[in-house]
Amino acid sequence: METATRLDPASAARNQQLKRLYVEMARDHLTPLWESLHSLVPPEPASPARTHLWSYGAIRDSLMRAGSLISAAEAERRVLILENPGIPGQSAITPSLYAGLQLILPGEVARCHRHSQCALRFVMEGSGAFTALDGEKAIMQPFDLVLTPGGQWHDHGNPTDQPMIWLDGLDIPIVRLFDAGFAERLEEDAHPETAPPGNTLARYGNNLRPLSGSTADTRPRNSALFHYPYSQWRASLDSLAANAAIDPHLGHALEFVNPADGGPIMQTISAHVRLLPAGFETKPRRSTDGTVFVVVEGSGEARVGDRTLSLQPRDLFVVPSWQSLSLRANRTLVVFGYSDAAAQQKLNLYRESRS
Ligand code: GTQ
Repeated sequence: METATRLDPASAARNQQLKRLYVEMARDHLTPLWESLHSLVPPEPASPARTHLWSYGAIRDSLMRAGSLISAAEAERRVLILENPGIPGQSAITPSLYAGLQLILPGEVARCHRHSQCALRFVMEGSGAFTALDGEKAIMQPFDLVLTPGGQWHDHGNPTDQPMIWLDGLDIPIVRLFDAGFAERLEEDAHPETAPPGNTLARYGNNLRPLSGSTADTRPRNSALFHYPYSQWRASLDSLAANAAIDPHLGHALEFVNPADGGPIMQTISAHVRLLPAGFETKPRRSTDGTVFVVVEGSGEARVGDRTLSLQPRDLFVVPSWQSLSLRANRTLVVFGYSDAAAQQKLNLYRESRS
């Protein structure tokens, strides 16, 4: 150390003794807090994750190549993980969230299983494949949101003649943090059908829920509704945009909720959509929930700190915690986003600031 040479002899001797102490106590698995206090208890979030954009075309090319080399049966789930360049090797897109793109080719199935992790699916491409939750199918269309909450059986299948690609958003790193993950497979590839497609949507998707008292019909800890069709949420965004004042920091924004209680869609993950009219630019806003975005339609830019990302349909990008984000629309811009806000709010950690 350059400065060490300029220290007086007493300080130099003390530093030598401290170094020796560190080496010797390391054998007893002890480390000095005073060397790391600032990064352990930072004055504000300083995420190791980086802002990054994945262009859909590039992911799709690799995914289709994987599709010709490995079957869904061999892979169990044929997924390319979007790994944050700031935290490589962790299969994480933010420190708390996972993202991957899953491909199911015509005729393939992804076998039935369940696990502690909560998952959402956001359809990128293809029409008519299904996700079944506890034996009830959701027939998936582009930009539909489908939930497979923790602990519930799910399988996927593609009976169409086109490839089906969707985004998997999971809380894998959160469950890993808590060392609380269990997983099991069902014997059969597919769960026996328990209800016709649309059954849950009809009961919960029209601002109705089964009259309380019917405990058999509630899925208490997660949204009972597990299919949020694009046709519904897109129409709601349009009428919001036609009739409401725009939020200067968010644009026209709607959160997906659990219709049984108005809370977030799952215990750990929140999701929303935003619409920015052509030419609109949001004021910078930052929040503690690092967020994964999908561009649904339109084009524009995302300014994140000193970076500018150019946005095209189906691109995916991630904004880490406490980075300020400003979105600008060239053509009417619609984005979907998910984050760990649901978990942070329960832990009294969530914060945002608007400038
Ligand atoms: O479909 O259950 O991308 O368990 C990663 C882990 C998907 C799934 C992923 C999973 C799944």
